[in-house]
Amino acid sequence: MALIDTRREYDHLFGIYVPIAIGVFALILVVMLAAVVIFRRRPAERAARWSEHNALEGSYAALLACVAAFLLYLTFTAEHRVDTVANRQRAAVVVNVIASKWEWTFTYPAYGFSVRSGTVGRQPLVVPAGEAVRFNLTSVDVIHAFWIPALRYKHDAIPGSTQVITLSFTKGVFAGQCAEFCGLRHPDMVFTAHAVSPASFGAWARSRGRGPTP
Ligand SMILES: [Cu+2]
Repeated sequence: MALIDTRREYDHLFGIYVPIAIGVFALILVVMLAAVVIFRRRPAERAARWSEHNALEGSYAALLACVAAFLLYLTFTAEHRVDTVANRQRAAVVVNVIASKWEWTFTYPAYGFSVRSGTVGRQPLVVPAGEAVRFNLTSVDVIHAFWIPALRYKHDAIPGSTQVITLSFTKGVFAGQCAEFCGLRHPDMVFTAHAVSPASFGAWARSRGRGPTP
């Protein structure tokens, strides 16, 4: 199964939303300005006289409802692919992510070690590029949010619940940040994801832990 690229999914969606938003905004602006000019108060005009055009108003409302329904359909389809279809993929590596005030603990259960980033220091989250990476995400205190802006991906970390997410990375360095205000040192709750070749990942993980164990 092909990897789900969250950046492509959401950039594509954004590329549809923006022109539609501009179009609707321009339409409303034109109609509003036209109304201001055409129906401006004239000297001998009686203020209480008005007219209605139900068919026109109804079709305008129906058009906007169709646009909203179309965007909702596209959004839910993309979310289904990113959240549900991606989780069906065979993951090359599993990382347990524990959010806490104010750090991220990334545990690699197959290799038996953890790295931490946030107020405690800045150990990188290392992942293999071009593979499905599964994250089991939870929090031990308040609600945090796991956010990697370059992947266009953000997901809440909720105490008492484990959120399973699957992401894929291209080679490179990705900045990550808690995206839910969680107290005074919330801005320090950062991490860096290093996506390296699967061989480099394996070497790195074996140098730190015992694994891999099946
Ligand atoms: Cu946080």
